[in-house]
Amino acid sequence: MKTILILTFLLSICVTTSAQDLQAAPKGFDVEQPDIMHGSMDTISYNSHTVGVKRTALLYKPPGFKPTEQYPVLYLLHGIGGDEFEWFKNGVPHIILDNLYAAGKIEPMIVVFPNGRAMKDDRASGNVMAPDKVAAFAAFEKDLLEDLIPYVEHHYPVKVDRMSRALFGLSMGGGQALNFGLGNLDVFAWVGGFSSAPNTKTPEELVPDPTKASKQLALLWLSCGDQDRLINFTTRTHEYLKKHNVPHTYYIEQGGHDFTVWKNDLYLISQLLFK
Ligand code: FER
Repeated sequence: MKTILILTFLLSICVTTSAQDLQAAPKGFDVEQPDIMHGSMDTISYNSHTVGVKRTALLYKPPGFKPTEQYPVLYLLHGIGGDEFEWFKNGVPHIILDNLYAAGKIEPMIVVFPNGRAMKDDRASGNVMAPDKVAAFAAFEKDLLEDLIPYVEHHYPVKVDRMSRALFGLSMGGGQALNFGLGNLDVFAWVGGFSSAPNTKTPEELVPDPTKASKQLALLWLSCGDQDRLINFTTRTHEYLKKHNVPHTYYIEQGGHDFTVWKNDLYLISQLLFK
C-alpha cells in the first residue's frame, strides 16, 4: 500500500510538472568566475551566395573544446536593433555557458551567433525598422540554410543530423527561429523563441501539421516577459499548440523586452538542449 501511495505521488509530480516550475537563474549566473575553465570565441567569415558578400558571425567553442570530438550546434539569433555582436555584448552568453559547464549542467555544444539581417549593409544603423532591413530578416532563412550552416559544418567538428541542431533567438530573432525552425523540421529538432516579435508567422502557418511537428520536435520553447508589449505573439502560438496537443514549453517570466529576460532564457534552454 505504501509503495502504491509513493508511486502515485511520484507520478502526480511528473504529470503536473509545468514550465513555471523551471527555476530562474540564480544570482551570479552571469558573473565571470576566474578559476573555472573558459570557452573561446571565434569570428567566422563565410561566403554568402544569398547576399553576394562575405558575412560575419561569432562562434563560441565550449571549455575543453577538442577538434577530435563532434559537437551539436545552437544557432542563437539577435533582435531588430542588434547584429552578430548583440548577444555577446549584452547577454554575456560565454560567461553564462562557462558557469553552467563548470557546474556540469549542460552538454558540450558550439554556439553560433549569426547576423540575421541578410543584406549587403547588415549593420544595425539608421532606421532599423526600414522595410528593406525588416525584409532582410526574412531573407536570412536562405543564408542560414544554404550558406552559414554548410560553412559551420564544413569547418568545425560538428554533428550534422537534425537532433544536433537547435535554432533559438530573441524578439526578431525569436520570430526567425520559430519561422525557420518550424518551417524546416528536417534540419532542426530544437526550436524556440524568446519574446518573439511581429515577424512571427501565424500559428497556422508555423505549425500546419500538428501531428507531424509533435513527432519531429525534441523541444519547442516559447517564452516572454510578463511586461512585454509583444507578448501576444507568444501567447497566441501557445494557445494554438495547446489546442492541437503539440508538446511545448511555455514560460512567462517577470520582466519586459530586455536582456534580463533573455539571459535567463539562455540559462534555462541551454540546460535542456541535446539531452
Ligand atoms: C515591431 C515591433 C518590434 C516590429 C519588430 C519589433 C517588424 C522587433 C523588436 C526586437 O527585435 O526587439 O513592430 O516589426
